[in-house]
Order: sequence, then structure tokens, then C-alpha cells
Amino acid sequence: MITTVATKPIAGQKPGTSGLRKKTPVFMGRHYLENFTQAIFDVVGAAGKTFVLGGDGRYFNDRAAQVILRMAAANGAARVIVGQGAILSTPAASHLIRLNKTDGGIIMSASHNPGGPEEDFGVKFNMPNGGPAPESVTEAMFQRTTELTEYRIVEAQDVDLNTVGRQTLGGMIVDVVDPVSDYAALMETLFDFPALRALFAGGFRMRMDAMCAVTGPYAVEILENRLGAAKGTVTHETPLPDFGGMHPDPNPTWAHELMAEMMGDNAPDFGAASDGDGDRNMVVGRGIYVSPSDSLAVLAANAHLAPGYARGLAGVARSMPTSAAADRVADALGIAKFETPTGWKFFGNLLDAGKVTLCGEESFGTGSDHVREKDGLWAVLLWLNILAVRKQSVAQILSEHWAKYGRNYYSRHDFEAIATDKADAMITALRATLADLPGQVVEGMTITAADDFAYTDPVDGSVSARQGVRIIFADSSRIVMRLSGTGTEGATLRVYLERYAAGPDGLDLDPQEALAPVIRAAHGLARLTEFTGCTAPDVVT
Ligand code: VG1
Ligand code: CO
Repeated sequence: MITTVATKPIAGQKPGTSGLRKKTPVFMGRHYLENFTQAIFDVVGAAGKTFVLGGDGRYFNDRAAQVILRMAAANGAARVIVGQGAILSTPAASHLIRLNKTDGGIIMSASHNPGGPEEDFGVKFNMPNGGPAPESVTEAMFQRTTELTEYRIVEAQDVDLNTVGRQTLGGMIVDVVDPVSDYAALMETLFDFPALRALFAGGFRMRMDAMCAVTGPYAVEILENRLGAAKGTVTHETPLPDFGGMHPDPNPTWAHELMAEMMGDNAPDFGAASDGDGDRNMVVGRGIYVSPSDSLAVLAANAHLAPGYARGLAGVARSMPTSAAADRVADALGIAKFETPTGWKFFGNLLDAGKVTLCGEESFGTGSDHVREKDGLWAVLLWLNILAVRKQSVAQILSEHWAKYGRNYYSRHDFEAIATDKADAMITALRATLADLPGQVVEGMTITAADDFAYTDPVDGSVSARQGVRIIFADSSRIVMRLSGTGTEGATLRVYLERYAAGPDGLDLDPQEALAPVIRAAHGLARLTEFTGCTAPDVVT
């Protein structure tokens, strides 16, 4: 029985960098999830359509899935494919959307933000290509939330999401599928599994920290069951509603257990971690951390060693704040390179048009045209494939890479939970100075350009303005500043810092030391402490 429920618009249902993210109690509030879900279906249309549904298993994931299913049925959807237990990693959801040629999907996740009754929850819509909805679509959804007067929902018992198989809800088919098997099969088509099995059989040791989030079951199946990595290679492998209290953000600060092991005596050959929804990855060698920007560059330079990329790459795209290390590889390979705003949704058109094969972001995101999301485990497998072929350590691969291309020293400093008005005031003041910056000398470095990044999509011509302030120096050092679009509390200021060393000397410095003048210049130019009261970053990556 379909019920039409009267509702009123709820303020602030504006999707950010990657969907709508709020504190869980907000999402659990009266009509909050229902209004946003109705806005999604009103914009994309549900009648007769097939969608994918799943999430990272965080608190409220299971309840939200039941609500979304009942609303899909009430809005006339023909079929929903759901991961068992309402679980799907973000890349696996993207794959299922594409594999089944569906009309899109709804992913429940707040990604790297902590989960639990007092933590974060999120919902986003992905398009039939498997990628996050573009700004035009998320903006239409937001507009719709401001004018809603009712939503539709079927009154029914919960669907049994624990059992794989077909059921019906109202007139709608619900197919509960194993969340891992199709994804694992896709990975087998891209990477040399026999070579990886031989690598592990030869004694190669790895640690994968799933951080009590969604990657656990995927990593256990692929690394331990299919590739023969030792049992226990994957730690924190059971997804928990509160991620076991962990902050599932794979960076040196939050994945500190992994870092300690990789920097310690008896470290394994290779380490990796992933985030809440499985789309991010951190890669660590024995005794050496790989910055995400360098990881993208190394993957681009070596991807042809894996069967799925043996034909070579069409091009490489990176988000604007990501270092230019990947550009140097693209230039050397003679392939196209693109610079997009932050957020995976901007890669979708380039991937669909076949202009790029690999994409990456400094925020621990790498992926390729195999899906339309970044993909943590994919990146880990590509690294493993490269290690298996080159038979070198991560440290050797990095040092050879820097010797060939030079090194883009890189770091991101995050200043969290700043009062929004203070952060806005700082950025506004900084914007006002941009026109006067070129020609100025700061910390001995001459500024050659300063702007607020605007992007014109080369495929559909859409324009996205104000995507981050950048200040570029004559020696190709660079400062970028922008405010996060995924947080749920106050503002997070991200300061991205880069400095290039051509080598052969000076390739082995501590990045924070190498970047010291750039860091000082950033604080001075933005009058960071004066505006925000912050002196030191909360997270350094
Ligand atoms: C952050 C990252 C961005 C990433 C986004 C979603 O956005 O900087 O690179 O695409 O998170 O990743 P922001 O606006 O907070 O800087 V995830 O793993 O949260 O889906
Ligand atoms: Co994520």
C-alpha cells in the first residue's frame, strides 16, 4: 500500500563534494532521509527504473536501506539490486550500476568520516555510468528539497537483506546480491592473479588495514582467499557500525597502527589501508610512506605492466590540488593530461569520453576507467602487480621514479573545526589580494600567478567556478587553499603545498623540511593565524 506523507522542506539538504553528509542524528531526524530520497527520485525519475543500493555498513545503514527501498517501490521503481546486508563498497556499487546497465544507484556513506549514533551519515546518487551525479543534477536535487510538500512510501515489513536472492516489495523486485563476487571478478580481469599468487607464495608479506570498514570482506576474499596472502594479512577486517571507534581515513594520522608496523623492525614488504566506503587507499612500503600524488604518478608510469592496462593509457587526470607529479609522467609518455576540480564527479565525463584511463586525487584517491569511482583495493592490486613484475621494493621504485622525473615534494595541512565565518573571512580576504600577488617575492620565491581555479569541462562545456585559490611561484612551487565540502561540523581549511626538486641532489628530504618556505608563505599570505586563531594543522598528509 502506497502512502503519501505530507512534509515540509528541510533547510540545508545541499550535497557537497560527494553527496549529502550530516551528523547521523540529523539524518535520523523526522522526514530528513525521506525528503532527500524523494528529491532524488523526483529529479532522476523512478518509474520503471532499476537502481543499485548499498552502503558502507555504518550506523543507520540498515534502517536507511529499508526506507529507501520502500520509497523506491512507492515511486514505481521496477527493481533494486542491493548488496547483502545493505553493504556495498563505493567502487563495487559503481561496478554493479555499470555491469547491470541500471539507471543509477544510491550509496549510503559518509566515507572517511567516523560512523556511529553521534557521528556522520551520508547519501549520494550515482548516475547510469556509475559515477557520482554531476553538479547540475545535485543542484536540481537540492532545489527540489526546498519545495517538497510530500513523499511516497510503501507500508510493508522489512525486506530480508541478509539472504541472497530475489524478493518483491510492493510491485518492485529486490535482488539481494553478494557484495564481493562481481567486484572480485572484475579485478581478476585487470590484474595478473597468477603472478600475484606466485608473489605471495614466494614469501612476500603484506598488511592491509581495513579499519573496521567496508573493505574488509573484499580484501579478505581477494588477498587472502584468491591470492593466497597469509591469513590475518587483512586486519580490522569486520565492518562495524561504528568502525570500532576508528576514524576510517587512510592517512598517516588515522592509520597510525599500520604506519607503526611499516616503520618498525620486521615490517612487511607492503602495507595499505582504506577508508569507510572503500574508495580511498594509502600505500606504504617497508619504512617508506607513499604520498598519494606520488602514488598516482608511479601507477601512471607503470600501469602497462598490468594486463588490464597493457595497451597503455589514453590520458591521466588529477584534481587541481594534487601535485603535478602525474603531469610529468603524462608528458614523458606523450599522453593527455587534465586538471579538474576536487571530487570524483569531475572525472566522469573524461572517463566516459575515453580521454583518460587513470585518475587521482591527493586525498588518497586513485582509480581508472574500470568503474566511475575511485577504488582503494584496485590501487592496492595495481601496486602489487607492479611490485610482482618489477621485483623491487616500494622504496626502490620511488627512488628510481624521482631520479627520472624529479620529485614534487607535497603535503596537505588540514585545519579542522574552524568557525565557518572565520574561515570564510580568511578566504574572502585572500581572494581580494590575488590580483596584486604576481610579481611579489615571498620567502625568496617570486609569485608568477594567483587565481581562483575555474574549470570548463572539455566534454560538456559546463563551468565550475571558485574551486580553490592557487598561488604559483616561479620555481613551480605552489600553494592551494580551499574549504572542505565533506565535513559536517564548522569549516575545514585545506592547505595544499608543493615544491619541485629536479634532482639529482635533494631528492631525499623530509617533505615538511623541503616545504618549509612554502608553508611559511602560505601562513603569511593568507594571514591564517590572524583570521582563524590556528597555528598548527590538525592533520598533515
Ligand atoms: C574530500 C577530498 C576529495 C574527495 C572527497 C570525497 O573532499 O578532498 O578529494 O574527492 O573528500 O572523498 P573535501 O571537499 O572535503 O576536500 V570520499 O572518500 O569522502 O568519498
Ligand atoms: Co571514501
